[in-house]
Amino acid sequence: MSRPLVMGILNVTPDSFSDGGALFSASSLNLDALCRVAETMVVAGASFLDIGGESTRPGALAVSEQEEMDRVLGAITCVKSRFDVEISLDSSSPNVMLAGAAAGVGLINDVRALGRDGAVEAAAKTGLPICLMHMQGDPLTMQQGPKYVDVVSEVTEFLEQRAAICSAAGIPRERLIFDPGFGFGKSPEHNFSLLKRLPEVAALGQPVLVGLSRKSMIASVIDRDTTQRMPASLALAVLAMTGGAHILRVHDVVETLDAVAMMTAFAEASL
Ligand code: 9MG
Repeated sequence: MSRPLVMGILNVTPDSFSDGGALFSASSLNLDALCRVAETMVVAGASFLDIGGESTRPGALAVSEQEEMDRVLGAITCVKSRFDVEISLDSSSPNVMLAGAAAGVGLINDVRALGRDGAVEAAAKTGLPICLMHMQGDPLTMQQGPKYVDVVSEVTEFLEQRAAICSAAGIPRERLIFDPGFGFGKSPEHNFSLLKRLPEVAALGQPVLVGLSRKSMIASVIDRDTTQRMPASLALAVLAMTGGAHILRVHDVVETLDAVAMMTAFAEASL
Protein backbone atom coordinates (compact mmCIF):
# COMPACT_ATOMS: atom_id res chain seq x y z
CA MET A 1 0.00 0.00 0.00
CA SER A 2 2.38 2.74 -1.13
CA ARG A 3 -0.42 5.15 -2.03
CA PRO A 4 -2.56 5.81 1.06
CA LEU A 5 -6.17 4.68 0.86
CA VAL A 6 -9.01 6.96 1.85
CA MET A 7 -11.85 5.87 4.13
CA GLY A 8 -14.96 8.07 4.04
CA ILE A 9 -16.82 8.59 7.32
CA LEU A 10 -20.54 7.84 7.39
CA ASN A 11 -21.81 8.48 10.90
CA VAL A 12 -25.31 7.11 11.25
CA THR A 13 -25.72 8.66 14.69
CA PRO A 14 -27.80 11.69 15.65
CA ASP A 15 -24.95 13.03 17.83
CA SER A 16 -21.52 12.62 16.20
CA PHE A 17 -18.99 15.35 16.97
CA SER A 18 -18.44 16.93 13.58
CA ASP A 19 -21.46 16.15 11.45
CA GLY A 20 -23.88 15.54 14.32
CA GLY A 21 -27.13 14.25 12.93
CA ALA A 22 -26.48 15.28 9.31
CA LEU A 23 -28.01 12.01 8.10
CA PHE A 24 -30.96 12.12 10.47
CA SER A 25 -34.35 13.74 10.04
CA ALA A 26 -37.12 13.61 12.66
CA SER A 27 -34.75 11.40 14.69
CA SER A 28 -34.66 8.60 12.10
CA LEU A 29 -31.95 7.78 9.59
CA ASN A 30 -32.48 9.43 6.21
CA LEU A 31 -31.33 6.77 3.75
CA ASP A 32 -31.59 9.10 0.73
CA ALA A 33 -29.25 11.59 2.40
CA LEU A 34 -26.93 8.73 3.34
CA CYS A 35 -26.80 7.49 -0.25
CA ARG A 36 -26.11 10.96 -1.62
CA VAL A 37 -23.09 11.35 0.68
CA ALA A 38 -21.97 7.76 -0.02
CA GLU A 39 -22.20 8.34 -3.78
CA THR A 40 -20.01 11.45 -3.63
CA MET A 41 -17.40 9.49 -1.68
CA VAL A 42 -17.50 6.45 -3.98
CA VAL A 43 -17.33 8.52 -7.17
CA ALA A 44 -14.37 10.45 -5.73
CA GLY A 45 -12.53 7.17 -5.17
CA ALA A 46 -12.92 6.26 -1.49
CA SER A 47 -11.61 2.74 -0.87
CA PHE A 48 -13.86 2.19 2.14
CA LEU A 49 -16.91 3.77 3.73
CA ASP A 50 -16.79 3.55 7.53
CA ILE A 51 -20.31 3.13 8.91
CA GLY A 52 -20.79 3.69 12.64
CA GLY A 53 -23.95 3.74 14.76
CA GLU A 54 -22.56 4.69 18.17
CA SER A 55 -21.01 8.12 18.68
CA THR A 56 -17.49 8.03 20.11
CA ARG A 57 -17.10 11.80 20.49
CA PRO A 58 -15.80 12.99 23.88
CA GLY A 59 -18.63 12.82 26.40
CA ALA A 60 -20.76 10.48 24.28
CA LEU A 61 -23.12 8.10 26.08
CA ALA A 62 -23.34 4.45 25.05
CA VAL A 63 -26.33 3.35 22.97
CA SER A 64 -28.12 0.02 23.29
CA GLU A 65 -26.88 -2.77 21.08
CA GLN A 66 -30.30 -2.99 19.40
CA GLU A 67 -30.29 0.73 18.58
CA GLU A 68 -26.79 0.48 17.14
CA MET A 69 -27.72 -2.65 15.19
CA ASP A 70 -30.81 -1.02 13.67
CA ARG A 71 -28.84 2.06 12.61
CA VAL A 72 -25.91 0.29 10.98
CA LEU A 73 -27.70 -2.63 9.33
CA GLY A 74 -30.09 -0.31 7.49
CA ALA A 75 -27.16 1.78 6.28
CA ILE A 76 -25.00 -1.22 5.30
CA THR A 77 -27.81 -2.85 3.33
CA CYS A 78 -28.62 0.38 1.55
CA VAL A 79 -25.00 1.22 0.63
CA LYS A 80 -24.21 -2.36 -0.42
CA SER A 81 -27.23 -2.53 -2.70
CA ARG A 82 -26.22 0.63 -4.56
CA PHE A 83 -22.43 0.89 -4.58
CA ASP A 84 -19.46 -1.33 -5.25
CA VAL A 85 -17.33 -0.25 -2.30
CA GLU A 86 -15.79 -1.96 0.71
CA ILE A 87 -17.67 -1.20 3.92
CA SER A 88 -15.87 -0.81 7.21
CA LEU A 89 -18.03 -1.28 10.31
CA ASP A 90 -17.18 1.08 13.17
CA SER A 91 -18.36 -0.94 16.17
CA SER A 92 -17.20 -2.37 19.49
CA SER A 93 -20.23 -4.65 20.00
CA PRO A 94 -19.71 -8.36 19.33
CA ASN A 95 -23.24 -8.99 18.06
CA VAL A 96 -23.11 -5.97 15.77
CA MET A 97 -19.79 -7.24 14.36
CA LEU A 98 -21.33 -10.64 13.63
CA ALA A 99 -24.43 -9.12 12.04
CA GLY A 100 -22.30 -6.70 10.01
CA ALA A 101 -20.14 -9.54 8.74
CA ALA A 102 -23.27 -11.47 7.71
CA ALA A 103 -24.46 -8.33 5.89
CA GLY A 104 -21.22 -8.16 3.92
CA VAL A 105 -18.88 -5.64 5.56
CA GLY A 106 -15.22 -6.09 4.66
CA LEU A 107 -13.48 -4.64 7.72
CA ILE A 108 -14.18 -4.08 11.42
CA ASN A 109 -13.00 -0.81 12.93
CA ASP A 110 -13.05 -0.99 16.73
CA VAL A 111 -12.07 2.08 18.72
CA ARG A 112 -11.95 -0.17 21.82
CA ALA A 113 -9.49 -2.59 20.16
CA LEU A 114 -11.81 -5.57 20.82
CA GLY A 115 -11.88 -4.72 24.53
CA ARG A 116 -15.57 -5.47 25.15
CA ASP A 117 -16.52 -8.91 26.48
CA GLY A 118 -16.81 -11.35 23.59
CA ALA A 119 -15.40 -8.93 20.98
CA VAL A 120 -12.17 -10.85 20.31
CA GLU A 121 -14.10 -14.09 19.80
CA ALA A 122 -16.68 -12.40 17.57
CA ALA A 123 -14.00 -10.71 15.48
CA ALA A 124 -12.17 -14.03 15.11
CA LYS A 125 -15.39 -15.67 13.94
CA THR A 126 -15.94 -13.08 11.20
CA GLY A 127 -12.57 -13.80 9.57
CA LEU A 128 -12.39 -10.10 8.62
CA PRO A 129 -9.50 -7.62 8.88
CA ILE A 130 -9.69 -5.65 12.13
CA CYS A 131 -8.54 -2.13 12.93
CA LEU A 132 -7.36 -1.99 16.56
CA MET A 133 -7.36 1.56 17.91
CA HIS A 134 -5.76 2.91 21.07
CA MET A 135 -7.94 4.85 23.51
CA GLN A 136 -7.14 5.89 27.09
CA GLY A 137 -10.33 5.60 29.17
CA ASP A 138 -13.76 5.69 27.55
CA PRO A 139 -15.56 8.28 25.43
CA LEU A 140 -17.52 9.66 28.40
CA THR A 141 -14.44 10.73 30.39
CA MET A 142 -11.40 10.29 28.12
CA GLN A 143 -10.64 14.00 27.68
CA GLN A 144 -10.57 14.72 31.43
CA GLY A 145 -6.83 15.12 31.98
CA PRO A 146 -5.29 12.27 29.96
CA LYS A 147 -1.82 11.34 31.26
CA TYR A 148 1.15 9.48 29.80
CA VAL A 149 4.82 9.20 30.66
CA ASP A 150 5.61 8.60 26.97
CA VAL A 151 2.51 8.61 24.80
CA VAL A 152 4.12 6.91 21.80
CA SER A 153 5.61 3.97 23.68
CA GLU A 154 2.39 3.49 25.67
CA VAL A 155 0.35 3.45 22.46
CA THR A 156 2.69 1.06 20.63
CA GLU A 157 2.90 -1.27 23.66
CA PHE A 158 -0.88 -1.32 23.91
CA LEU A 159 -1.29 -2.14 20.21
CA GLU A 160 1.22 -4.98 20.48
CA GLN A 161 -0.56 -6.36 23.57
CA ARG A 162 -3.88 -6.36 21.75
CA ALA A 163 -2.26 -8.02 18.72
CA ALA A 164 -0.94 -10.78 20.99
CA ILE A 165 -4.44 -11.31 22.42
CA CYS A 166 -5.83 -11.47 18.87
CA SER A 167 -3.18 -13.94 17.83
CA ALA A 168 -4.00 -16.21 20.81
CA ALA A 169 -7.65 -16.12 19.71
CA GLY A 170 -6.81 -17.13 16.14
CA ILE A 171 -6.73 -13.71 14.47
CA PRO A 172 -3.47 -13.67 12.53
CA ARG A 173 -1.35 -10.55 12.50
CA GLU A 174 -1.84 -10.19 8.73
CA ARG A 175 -5.46 -9.28 9.45
CA LEU A 176 -4.61 -6.43 11.82
CA ILE A 177 -4.48 -2.69 11.17
CA PHE A 178 -3.10 -0.40 13.90
CA ASP A 179 -4.45 3.04 14.79
CA PRO A 180 -2.90 5.33 17.45
CA GLY A 181 -6.32 6.85 18.17
CA PHE A 182 -5.86 10.60 17.71
CA GLY A 183 -8.16 12.47 20.10
CA PHE A 184 -9.08 9.44 22.19
CA GLY A 185 -7.83 10.20 25.71
CA LYS A 186 -5.10 12.55 24.46
CA SER A 187 -4.28 16.21 24.92
CA PRO A 188 -3.30 18.33 21.87
CA GLU A 189 0.37 17.85 22.87
CA HIS A 190 -0.09 14.08 22.99
CA ASN A 191 -1.74 14.16 19.55
CA PHE A 192 1.00 16.27 17.93
CA SER A 193 3.69 14.14 19.52
CA LEU A 194 2.04 11.00 18.16
CA LEU A 195 1.79 12.57 14.72
CA LYS A 196 5.43 13.60 14.76
CA ARG A 197 6.45 10.10 15.85
CA LEU A 198 4.00 8.23 13.59
CA PRO A 199 6.95 6.42 11.91
CA GLU A 200 7.38 4.55 15.22
CA VAL A 201 3.83 3.24 14.92
CA ALA A 202 4.40 2.35 11.25
CA ALA A 203 7.61 0.54 12.24
CA LEU A 204 5.48 -2.07 14.06
CA GLY A 205 4.88 -3.42 10.56
CA GLN A 206 1.07 -3.27 10.37
CA PRO A 207 -0.91 -0.99 8.05
CA VAL A 208 -1.57 2.24 9.99
CA LEU A 209 -4.96 3.93 9.93
CA VAL A 210 -5.27 7.51 11.16
CA GLY A 211 -8.30 9.61 11.97
CA LEU A 212 -7.36 13.28 12.16
CA SER A 213 -10.21 14.77 10.18
CA ARG A 214 -11.83 17.77 11.91
CA LYS A 215 -10.49 16.65 15.32
CA SER A 216 -10.21 19.07 18.22
CA MET A 217 -6.39 19.18 18.06
CA ILE A 218 -7.04 21.58 15.17
CA ALA A 219 -9.03 23.90 17.44
CA SER A 220 -6.12 23.91 19.89
CA VAL A 221 -4.13 25.78 17.21
CA ILE A 222 -6.72 27.73 15.25
CA ASP A 223 -10.17 28.84 16.35
CA ARG A 224 -12.37 26.92 13.89
CA ASP A 225 -15.60 25.07 14.49
CA THR A 226 -15.89 21.54 13.10
CA THR A 227 -17.36 22.64 9.76
CA GLN A 228 -14.39 24.95 9.12
CA ARG A 229 -11.61 22.44 9.73
CA MET A 230 -11.15 20.96 6.24
CA PRO A 231 -7.96 22.87 5.22
CA ALA A 232 -6.29 22.06 8.54
CA SER A 233 -7.45 18.44 8.23
CA LEU A 234 -5.74 18.25 4.82
CA ALA A 235 -2.51 19.59 6.33
CA LEU A 236 -2.68 16.89 9.03
CA ALA A 237 -3.44 14.23 6.38
CA VAL A 238 -0.32 15.25 4.45
CA LEU A 239 1.77 15.07 7.64
CA ALA A 240 0.33 11.63 8.40
CA MET A 241 1.19 10.42 4.88
CA THR A 242 4.73 11.67 5.39
CA GLY A 243 4.83 9.72 8.67
CA GLY A 244 3.81 6.47 6.98
CA ALA A 245 0.00 6.33 7.30
CA HIS A 246 -1.65 3.81 4.97
CA ILE A 247 -5.33 4.63 5.49
CA LEU A 248 -6.81 8.09 6.10
CA ARG A 249 -10.25 8.16 7.77
CA VAL A 250 -11.82 11.43 6.66
CA HIS A 251 -14.99 13.44 6.19
CA ASP A 252 -13.74 15.28 3.07
CA VAL A 253 -12.96 12.48 0.62
CA VAL A 254 -12.68 14.52 -2.59
CA GLU A 255 -10.22 17.01 -1.12
CA THR A 256 -8.19 14.34 0.70
CA LEU A 257 -7.82 12.33 -2.52
CA ASP A 258 -6.51 15.50 -4.21
CA ALA A 259 -3.90 15.77 -1.47
CA VAL A 260 -3.03 12.07 -1.87
CA ALA A 261 -2.60 12.59 -5.65
CA MET A 262 -0.20 15.50 -5.05
CA MET A 263 1.81 13.52 -2.51
CA THR A 264 1.99 10.55 -4.88
CA ALA A 265 3.14 12.69 -7.82
CA PHE A 266 5.80 14.26 -5.58
CA ALA A 267 6.96 10.85 -4.33
CA GLU A 268 7.23 9.50 -7.87
CA ALA A 269 9.03 12.53 -9.38
CA SER A 270 12.65 12.05 -10.29
CA LEU A 271 15.36 14.29 -8.86
C1 9MG B 1 -14.82 5.86 14.83
N1 9MG B 1 -13.64 6.72 14.87
C2 9MG B 1 -13.60 8.04 15.21
N2 9MG B 1 -12.33 8.49 15.17
C3 9MG B 1 -11.56 7.44 14.79
C4 9MG B 1 -10.19 7.26 14.59
O1 9MG B 1 -9.33 8.24 14.80
N3 9MG B 1 -9.75 6.05 14.21
C5 9MG B 1 -10.63 5.02 14.03
N4 9MG B 1 -10.12 3.82 13.67
N5 9MG B 1 -11.94 5.12 14.22
C6 9MG B 1 -12.39 6.31 14.59
